[in-house]
Amino acid sequence: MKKTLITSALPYANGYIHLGHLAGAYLPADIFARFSRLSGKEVLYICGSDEHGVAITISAEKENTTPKKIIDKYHNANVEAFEKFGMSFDIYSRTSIPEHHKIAKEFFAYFYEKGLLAEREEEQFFDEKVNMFLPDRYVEGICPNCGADKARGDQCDTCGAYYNQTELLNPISIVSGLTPIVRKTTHWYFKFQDLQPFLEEYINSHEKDWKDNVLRQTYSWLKMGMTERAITRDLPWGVTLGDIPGMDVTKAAGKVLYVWFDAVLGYISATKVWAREHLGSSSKFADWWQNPETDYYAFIGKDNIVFHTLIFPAMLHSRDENYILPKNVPANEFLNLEGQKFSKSRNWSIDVRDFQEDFPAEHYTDALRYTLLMNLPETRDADFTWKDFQTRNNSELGAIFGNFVNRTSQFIAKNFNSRVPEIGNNFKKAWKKAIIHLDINFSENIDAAHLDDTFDKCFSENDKLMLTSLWQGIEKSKSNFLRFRIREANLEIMNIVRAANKYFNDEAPWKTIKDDKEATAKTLYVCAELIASFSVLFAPALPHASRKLQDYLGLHIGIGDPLKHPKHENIWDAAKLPLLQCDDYFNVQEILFPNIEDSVVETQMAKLGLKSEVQEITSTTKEVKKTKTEPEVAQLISIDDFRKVNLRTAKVLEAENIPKSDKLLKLQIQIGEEKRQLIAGIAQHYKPENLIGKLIIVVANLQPAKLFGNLSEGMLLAAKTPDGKLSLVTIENPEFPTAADVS
Ligand code: B3M
Ligand code: ZN
Repeated sequence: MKKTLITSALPYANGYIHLGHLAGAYLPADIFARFSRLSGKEVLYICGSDEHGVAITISAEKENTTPKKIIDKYHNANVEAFEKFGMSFDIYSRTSIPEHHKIAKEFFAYFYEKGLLAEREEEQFFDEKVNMFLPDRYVEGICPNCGADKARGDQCDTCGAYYNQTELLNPISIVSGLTPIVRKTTHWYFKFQDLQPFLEEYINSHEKDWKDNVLRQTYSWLKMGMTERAITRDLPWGVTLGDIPGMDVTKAAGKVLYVWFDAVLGYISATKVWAREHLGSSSKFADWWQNPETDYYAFIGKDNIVFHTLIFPAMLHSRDENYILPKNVPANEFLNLEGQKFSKSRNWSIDVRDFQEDFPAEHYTDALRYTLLMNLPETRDADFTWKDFQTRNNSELGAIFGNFVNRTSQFIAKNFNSRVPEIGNNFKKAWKKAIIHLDINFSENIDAAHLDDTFDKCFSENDKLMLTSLWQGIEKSKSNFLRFRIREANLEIMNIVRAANKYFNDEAPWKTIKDDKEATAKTLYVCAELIASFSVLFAPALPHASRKLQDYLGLHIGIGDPLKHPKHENIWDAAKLPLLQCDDYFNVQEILFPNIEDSVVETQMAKLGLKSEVQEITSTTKEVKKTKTEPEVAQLISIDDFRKVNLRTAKVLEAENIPKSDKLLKLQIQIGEEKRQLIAGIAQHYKPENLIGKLIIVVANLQPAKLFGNLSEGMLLAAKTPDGKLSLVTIENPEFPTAADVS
């Protein structure tokens, strides 16, 4: 049976995990792992601390302590922060353990014996004042590639180039601040050039399924040609070389493995520890790493790409033991904070543990997961802002998802004695039949899915639409997950919730309860079942809320935690079908996502030295941020991008001023059958009474937002000159219908 092996980059144990790290390599991997487990896959999700290298020794010097104390402090802190964040690692290991050192030495010894390592006496920077060699980050200088200042000895943060440190211009020792001399020392170089043909074949085989950013960086290395690279360093901390048959011990003294050489092997040593603890023998790690049935996915941030697409695969292949290679390396770009790069030294960061201290309740953790998820830097750098955190919580999680759960639960409590309403067996059977029908007929063409008139008498038009939306959302989210479009996948799930709210509105149970209890029971039964489905579908993104829902519903079918799905049931697909028993207790007794007040986010913004400004414009805060930070030059978009924007004609029914705001108007508009409220920043250009009856154009599929406490469900189109003149985009013909597509 196929296995799914997932790794997240091993964070250095020299600092606290911040939100930027989470969005890069951790949250997407966790969501993917939970989704995979819920889909019935056998999953192993590995991570741990990277505890070697100069990142650690320099931190120890800065904090005036030992490397061991540093790694213990940060490893423990990060374990705790990850756990509270809901990460579902099967194991979180560390590279300082003996098992890891053993494996790293074995790999080195194997390559040495195989003749893959070249021994060279080379010149290295040496600090005479403190009497030490200066590997990697111990020297800074000017990047030989782009000319950036303060480039590190092994890598430039500005342009991403990796080089041998003696190429660095104007080198300075970070220990003494003096210019180092060069001195000879012996090191071992891995002949990566010998692997060029193998690597080309491997990467070419993924030309179609890997992300563009990953392929771009990898190909640029391959084009330059693989070269030999030193895999040892002069350092007192790390994996020592040990007794290598045939090697002169005096030469190996004082040397350790280059941190990247041992760090990637940390995935394997962690698996060995896991196998020993869970399968009784560490050698069973081979069931995962040397098994052609394993699909291996390595989640990382963009600065780790070539180590996972070229260096690690070269090492695995050269070991000649049928190690599997990554099937995909879904690397993310970077997350910024309020428009600027995360930087601990500039105090521009939010550590996860600080967040957890200020926001200890689980619903905040889920709100953070959701906000990060909706801003994942999947294709380009993205931004976290506190205002967005508030809006995502209040206007999406609260106003859409929480609201649906709440209104359903309250209605059932009041009218059905907190029990899942009774519904005939025929309806459940028809539901199952409908799903089978959709599975068979529309598996290839999700968008065309529908249940036609002849389908079943049990279903009203609304029921058919709702079941179709549920089926479509589950299928679309699945296909997005499988292509690592984690954000899109969750947008699809949120769309099902939107459809559920519409279903509730259209069925109007508060009206039917007066004279048709049977119809009302059916509506609320469907809504209760939808909540059960959401407890599965949101489990990857919102594990805490999902667990709570399942607890309230007495439905313990899982949230994708490790070791919880022993039978490999496909719960993801089961969420298309009825999951509840009629007459079971049904009462969700809490607000899943309480509102976050302005003052709360303002306090957080103040910590960053930011002032809050209420953004009075026609759209959500998110859209404003984009236009502010986007480059001047209009970016080209594809026709598919444009098609995502659903523009519709709409008629203004009512318009009024909003108290205390001189810019905003509150409009009630008609789009076909539907009425909506829109908040628009046009008060200085139009009198409310002059708007009534106008035919305007609105973005109909914009995420709702709250402005001045008013829900805005869409955005109208207006033209604006640089000096602030504004005119609505309107339809000439007053008889023209609403809800017409504009394209
Ligand atoms: N610790 C670099 C980093 O944290 C490194 C990743 C190792 S993955 C094997 O960015
Ligand atoms: Zn550079």
